[in-house]
Amino acid sequence: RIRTWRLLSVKSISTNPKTLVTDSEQVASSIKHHSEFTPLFSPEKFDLPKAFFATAQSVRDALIVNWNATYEHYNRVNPKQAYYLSMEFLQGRALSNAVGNLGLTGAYGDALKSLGFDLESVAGQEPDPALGNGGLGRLASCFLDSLATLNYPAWGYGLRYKYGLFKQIITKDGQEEAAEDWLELSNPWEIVRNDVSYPVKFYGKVVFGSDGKKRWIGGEDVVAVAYDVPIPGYKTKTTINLRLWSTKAPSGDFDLSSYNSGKHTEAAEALFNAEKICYVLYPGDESDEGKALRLKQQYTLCSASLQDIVARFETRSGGSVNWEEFPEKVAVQMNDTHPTLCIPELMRILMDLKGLSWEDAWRITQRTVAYTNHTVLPEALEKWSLELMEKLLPRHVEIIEKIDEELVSTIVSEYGTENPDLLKEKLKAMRILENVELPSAFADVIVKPESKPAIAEKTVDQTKDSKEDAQTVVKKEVEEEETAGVIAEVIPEPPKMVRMANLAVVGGHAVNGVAEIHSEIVKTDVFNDFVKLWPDKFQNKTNGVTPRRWIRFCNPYLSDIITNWIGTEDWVLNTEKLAELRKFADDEDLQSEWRAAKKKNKLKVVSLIKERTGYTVNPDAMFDIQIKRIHEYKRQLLNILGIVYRYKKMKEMSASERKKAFVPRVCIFGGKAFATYVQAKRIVKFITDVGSTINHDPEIGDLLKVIFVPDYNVSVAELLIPASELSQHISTAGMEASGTSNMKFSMNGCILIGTLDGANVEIREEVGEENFFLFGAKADEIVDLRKERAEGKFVPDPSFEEVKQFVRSGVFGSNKYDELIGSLEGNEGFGRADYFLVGKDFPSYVECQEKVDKAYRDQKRWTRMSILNTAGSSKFSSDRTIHEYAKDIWNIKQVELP
Ligand code: GPQ
Repeated sequence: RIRTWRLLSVKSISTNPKTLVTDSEQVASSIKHHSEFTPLFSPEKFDLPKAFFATAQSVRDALIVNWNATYEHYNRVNPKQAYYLSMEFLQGRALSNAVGNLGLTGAYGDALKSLGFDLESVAGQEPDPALGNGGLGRLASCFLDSLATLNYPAWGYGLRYKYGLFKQIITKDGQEEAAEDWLELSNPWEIVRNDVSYPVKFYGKVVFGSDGKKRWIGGEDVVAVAYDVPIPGYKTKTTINLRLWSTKAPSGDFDLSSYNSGKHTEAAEALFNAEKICYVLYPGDESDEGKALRLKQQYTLCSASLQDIVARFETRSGGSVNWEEFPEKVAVQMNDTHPTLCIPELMRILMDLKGLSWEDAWRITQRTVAYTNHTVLPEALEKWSLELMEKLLPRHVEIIEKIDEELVSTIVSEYGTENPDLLKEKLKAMRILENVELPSAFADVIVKPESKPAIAEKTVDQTKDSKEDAQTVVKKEVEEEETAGVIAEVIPEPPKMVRMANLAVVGGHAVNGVAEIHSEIVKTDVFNDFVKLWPDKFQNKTNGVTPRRWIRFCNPYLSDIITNWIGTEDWVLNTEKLAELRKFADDEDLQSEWRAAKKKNKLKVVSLIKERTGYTVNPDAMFDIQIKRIHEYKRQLLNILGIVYRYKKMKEMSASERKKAFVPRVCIFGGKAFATYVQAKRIVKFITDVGSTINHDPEIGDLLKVIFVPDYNVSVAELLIPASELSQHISTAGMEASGTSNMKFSMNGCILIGTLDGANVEIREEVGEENFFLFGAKADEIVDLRKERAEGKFVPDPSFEEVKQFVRSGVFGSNKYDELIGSLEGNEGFGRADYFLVGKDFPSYVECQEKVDKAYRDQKRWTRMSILNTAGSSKFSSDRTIHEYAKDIWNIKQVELP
């Protein structure tokens, strides 16, 4: 839509940078001003894209007023500040959230109306920043919202990926990936801070300086430049900062003479080498180059952020720097192991650049940093090749070796030398360095580590999601075993690795899991040996989500109802108030308003589905949703096989029987499969194949539809979650650390079907077990069940055999899905037999889904369950989580702006 200029009666805009523009006429003037004076598009038109940028720039003015005030105040007061370091921030669109938090939704809505636009369409122009992959990144963003809202002095630090994660395209062959060019039209929210940049070094060597201190010299230098993104709190002036680093070559690295001699590519090589570090999130790491690039990314985040934090500490200390006070002013939280290099980097800065002793630097580092674990999957615990790290970060490896040596000493004194086997076992499990000779001081304490590791340990993997499917791994293992017997003498030494999780546990003062059950598993399983050494380090911090983005703004219909019935909007800040809905759960008026809101949200999704997939779905059918990264442990396969089974049963019935037996459902999937995760991509392909058969079956019609929404992201979630009635959180028990969408669904009055896993356990406790559909094996049964499965003792339920047979019969096209179905059986060549126990849980899942249908038929009962979910969701506000981190880990206090 292209519009020509409409003349407005423009009041002069406020030029006082200390005040916010709040009145709609002034807002309109400011939007119009930006459309002219911060031009991005041709002057003669004023269309939707231009309206978005002008509006965003106008909102940014307001944010900057508060951002400056916040920064100045912290500089004056010098409070202890928390820094959240994360490779991912899944921010989602910023416009509606910013105007909502500023309390300016009305003013901006009216202003845009006067200019001929509506806020929703303008906001819909904003690209979704693709700086994250899943729950871990979205959690980081929810935390920033809560930190700002609760007036905690805190910043986020991350990387500004030019392309972020990929854009997902769904074709008849399944998922394809394309670069996500989210910065194409520029990012109106960021402030380029060319005045804030730090050198980051790679390679080179370590020498002694004239002062006897170690110096890391030579190698390759890049420059990390800060891009600041203001993060506004809700109903507060506090606006904190998300500082994202972008890399570039140092000025002078452009080789002008090569360029002039016609060697254009060579001339620009240094520029590309530096810039490519921040091109994409999780670049492929199958190749050595890919691995090196990922390590460079992690080091860039750690080094630039710590140099910045240290510089701020020094500035705020005035003339007298006392390094012992550093942990009293700074708390660094490492979001998973990706930022673990913070530990050796802070040590390096303190010792080599600030002259501290090892002991002082170590004490200060430990008191400063803390680590959050987000997974117990063994293949996801990050390891780096020592050889690569020695090349890329030689000084850090020296420091890590020394930390490892001190750890060895601790382990030896803990376990003594009387029982060498036990000591050997503990050293093997706990050391930071894997497959590395003991430090010379301990060489005679214990016999050398075995030179040939267990076969299973060879499948080293850095990327949680890019792991090969079980089948390929086993094939390789078999091949390796075969060759081992014949040419044992040429088997290479096992690779020397650095275990980042062990380093993070040793180097930090706190380690936390992200839901009660997960934190228990962390203590009793993954880090059990460390718990024995340092029991007080280990904590739980159950995740949470911001009720601003995840109810108040994404679900205005439901929000208005909640506010009306409990008589205040305070619940947005004090979610405990949601509990007051409980007493109205059976009230017919509330129930009918509640259902009407759901219906309106469903209608929006009907349009989304039409637009994205071409399918028409019935808004009166039950909306049943599973949206998350595609992963075997999350068991999208269980969901789709359940659908296939339902379809088979439908096909066996007459039309009238079918109608009686089944509630109409729209089954919606969304999520990205990591580009190299073969099995996950097969699952995507299978879901879309099943969809194209069922959705075109005239006998089935509206009774069942299967939709895969392409390119799932935060904005899609904001539409789907409010519209969903049933949502699926069906991971193999013990494998999902927490889950956070389960919390969002429950808040929005959606009922969960799930296993006793992650935060499901706590959600069920809070909303009441009668308002949660539970099925499946429990976490403490899994080990035995897997054993039983592997020993061939598992007898599958006939329904499971039936559904697999049906898939193989060719109903979904010529593809027989051998690899997919085979993985559930462990047939020859198909790997670990059903490692994720789909077959085991299948009958209880199908039975539970029958209960869901039955409950849905009784709309009064269903609506009551829905209301009680919202009413019971108060614990899952990230405000609660952040208060806990602030008190138990960071020791930071709220600081209100004057
Ligand atoms: N999570 Cl390790 C991710 O999204 N990415 C990761 O790399 C790792 C974990 C998730 C985890 O799977 C969920 O269970 C959690 O709810 C989420 O992190 C936040 O803690």
